[in-house]
Amino acid sequence: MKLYNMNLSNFATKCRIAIYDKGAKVEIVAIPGNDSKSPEYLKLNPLGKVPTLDADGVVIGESETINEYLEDKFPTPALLPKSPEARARVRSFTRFHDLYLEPPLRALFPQMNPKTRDEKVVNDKLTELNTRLDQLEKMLADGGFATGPDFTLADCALAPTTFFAVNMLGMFGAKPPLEGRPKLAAWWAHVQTRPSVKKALGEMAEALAAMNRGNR
Ligand SMILES: N[C@@H](CCC(=O)N[C@@H](CS)C(=O)NCC(=O)O)C(=O)O
Repeated sequence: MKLYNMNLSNFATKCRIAIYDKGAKVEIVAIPGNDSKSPEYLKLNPLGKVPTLDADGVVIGESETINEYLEDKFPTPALLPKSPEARARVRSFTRFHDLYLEPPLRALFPQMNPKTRDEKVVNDKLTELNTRLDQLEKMLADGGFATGPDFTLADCALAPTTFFAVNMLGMFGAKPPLEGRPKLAAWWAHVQTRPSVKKALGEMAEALAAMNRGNR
């Protein structure tokens, strides 16, 4: 089984966290041609999105679908709780992440260069992101991981995007995302103690540093 990966991708990092947490036998491989739009990669995933899982010949796209598959295939340790209600609650976080929290942050990526930046886009997207972070603050459990004492797929989804928020927002002169959000700050400190998260975010940090060195 292979995960087509880029260490800087928050969606791929979501899957690497689940893989590391489960100790799953999945080979982590680079995108062919290191380009998500290379003809070889598009053959595998016509959307040209990262990550993709090759599950011994069955190709699976979309990070959350991959993580749900990993949960089915490698059930221990469980990253989804047992009761239908608790499972639904975890999934409401992963959907919130994919549909509402991540998109305004992603919209800021092309605006990093102050010389070419569109200030209106930046202001609109920062406002939207702050609304989503306020919503997340209300959703998070009081202490422990995102939904309570157990580490779940909700934490896998939220941690890499929070890494970007913590490391990026300063570039736009925005208020730090943890400021005035005590539950988010406590969750962020706690989730980084999980060895799988520490390892995957360390890889993201290295990739970000390499990209920044390249841009200098
Ligand atoms: N919904 C997809 C989003 C994946 C995604 O947008 N990945 C980024 C890298 S973090 C990507 O492939 N970007 C290239 C593109 O959108 O063309 C998932 O959950 O896997």
